[in-house]
Formats: sequence, C-alpha cells, structure tokens
Amino acid sequence: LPDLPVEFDELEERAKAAMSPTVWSYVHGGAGSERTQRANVTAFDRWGLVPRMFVGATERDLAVDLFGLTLPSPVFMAPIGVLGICAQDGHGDLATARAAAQSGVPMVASTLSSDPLEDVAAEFGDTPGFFQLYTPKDRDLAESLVRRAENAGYKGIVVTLDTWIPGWRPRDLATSNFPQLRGHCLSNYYSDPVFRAGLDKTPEEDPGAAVLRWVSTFGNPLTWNDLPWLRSLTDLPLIVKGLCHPDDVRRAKDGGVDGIYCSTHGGRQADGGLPALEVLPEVVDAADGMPVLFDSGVRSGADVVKALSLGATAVGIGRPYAYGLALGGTPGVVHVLRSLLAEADLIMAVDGYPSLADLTREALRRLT
Ligand code: HOC
Repeated sequence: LPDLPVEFDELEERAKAAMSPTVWSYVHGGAGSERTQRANVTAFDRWGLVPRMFVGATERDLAVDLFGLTLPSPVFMAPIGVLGICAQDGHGDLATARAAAQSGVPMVASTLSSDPLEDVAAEFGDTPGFFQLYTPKDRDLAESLVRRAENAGYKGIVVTLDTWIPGWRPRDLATSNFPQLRGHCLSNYYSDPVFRAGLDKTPEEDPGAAVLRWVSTFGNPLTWNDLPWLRSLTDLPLIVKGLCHPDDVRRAKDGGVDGIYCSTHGGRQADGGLPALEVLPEVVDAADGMPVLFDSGVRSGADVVKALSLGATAVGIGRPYAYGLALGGTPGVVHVLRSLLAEADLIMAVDGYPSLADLTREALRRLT
C-alpha cells in the first residue's frame, strides 16, 4: 500500500495540503454555502445497519450484474470533470483509468477529460468503462462523441442532466478558477472532427476562438422532448444522471432509458436541495426494477453498504478518489478504492450480510 491514510478525513486533509488553492477550491468546493454538499455526507449518519449474528459470513459475494456485465463489486468511479488538475502531470484521467484496470472498479470517464476518450479507454484493461456525456447544443457533435465512445469500447453512456450551466460556486468565483480549468478539460472537443470542422482555424492556431466555440455549445438544457433523440443516439445502455424525483424517474423509464442515476452532483451544482441519499428510496421505488446508480456524499465502505441497502444497484465514489489521485497517482486511487471495498466487505462479514441480496431496507434502521 502507498503511504496514504486509510481514514477519509485524514486523506482529505493531506490532499488539501498537497493541492494548490485553485485545485482544492475546485475539487473540494460545492454550490452556494455548501449545505447540500455537507448534507449529502451527513445523511448517511441517519441510517444504521442492524447486525445479525449466527450467520457465519466467512465468504462474501459482492459481484453485481449491471447492463449485461458482471462487475466484481457494486462500486464505480463517478465522473469527475477536469480531473487532470489532480494529477501532477496533468493526465488525471489516464491515471484513473489505469486504477480502474488494476482494481476492477469501473470508471465513468467525463466529457471534460484531460485526454481524448479513446486514450482513456485504452488504459481500462479488462475493466469495463462508461462514458459520461455533457450533451452539447450541437447535435452533430453530441452524436460524434457518442460514436467515438462506442468505437472506443465504452459499455454505456451516462448523460448528465444537471450541469448544462455551471452552478453558483463561490469558491471558484473567488479564485477565478474557470478560465484556468478550461486548459485541462477540452481534449475531447479539440480531438473531435465535428468540433474542429466548425472552426475557421484549428484550436492550435486560434485557441481563443476554440474556447469561445466550446462555451457556446457546451450545455444543452434538454427537455423531455429531447429524450427520444437522446435514446436514438446509441444502442449502448443509456443512463440518465441527476434524477431525484420519482416522476422524473418514471418518465425517463417510459422514454426508454436503461438506467437511472440518482445524484446531486456531489452538491456542486445547486445548494439548498435534499441530500441524494434521502431521495434514493423513492427513486428506487419509481425505477421499479431498473438499475439505479447512486452518488453524492459517499466517503466510506459503511456508506456504500447503506446506499446498497436503500436500493442502489451500484454506488459511485467521487471526491475520495480525486484525493487519492492527487496524493498518489494511480496507486493512490487504487488505495482509496481498495480501502473502501475492504471496509464494505468487512462490515458485511461482521454484521452478517454475506451477499448483496441480504442488503435490503430491512437491514437498516432510521435514527431519529
Ligand atoms: C463550464 C462547465 O463535473 C464539476 C464538473 C463539471 C463542471 C462543468 C463546468 O465540477 O462538477
């Protein structure tokens, strides 16, 4: 193991010391007064697992079937845009993809990655990867990105719905972060034939014009009318991210998506909202058997076990692996993932829940 803390608070503290103020405020920060971000984390304290004895849980089975794939555990790396800034060499997505290969934990690679999605996918090894799509206004560009993801071997498209416009992020406003961040996340656009064809000069010749073009096309405020188009983009599993209301879940399901992704974007987009864990049970009920991915606030193996018990099919890790990346590159990410999975596995052993099927709402009690 690299010389890194196992405990999350210590990991975070060490990451803060290692990161520049710009990187720290971007990665650690959230929307507004960060109440939703904090609530995402503390929501886990309102649930407790009830230990069961005489189970003899000497062997645990954490494998899960998801979209026709068998994953070794119900954990994945949630998409993080501009991840490149967490790596010393700027290639954070490549380092994270290598960690996916080494750990077997899938990565959802962001549209806003340090390196083109093909290069990221080339590092996945035998671990399946997913592509997160920020749907541009330019539909041809959206189609091109999806086609590239298909050709590169991604196993599903995760469309983020809550970030067609950046949220109110005081820390980033205070450090005037966004212009600096842009330099680390436009490789998918600059390597895209459709994007390049829309420019008078190449991004290398006229970077300013390329950035302006990116700004003008980045976010598409999709409506339900766009769902048939979105569905028609690919035969890969289509997962919609950011759904927290049961009516939205039912409508997305009727619209032909393959998976629901319950998330508040780690509290980074809107303050004042309910924590994602709070709405997870109603999202799961509305999904009515369709896989539900979950992220926001997961900091430990115990959190993973609780989210699974509330019905998540797979649980996404965000900031913890970004901290691991900043502190230790690929081995740092692997360290974070392995620590978290080891804790989840041990809880299932000690508390007598040997399989994922045993983790149901019955396993939890709500603290008042
Ligand atoms: C200009 C758009 O996932 C985050 C990222 C996405 C940022 C989008 C910024 O910081 O949450």
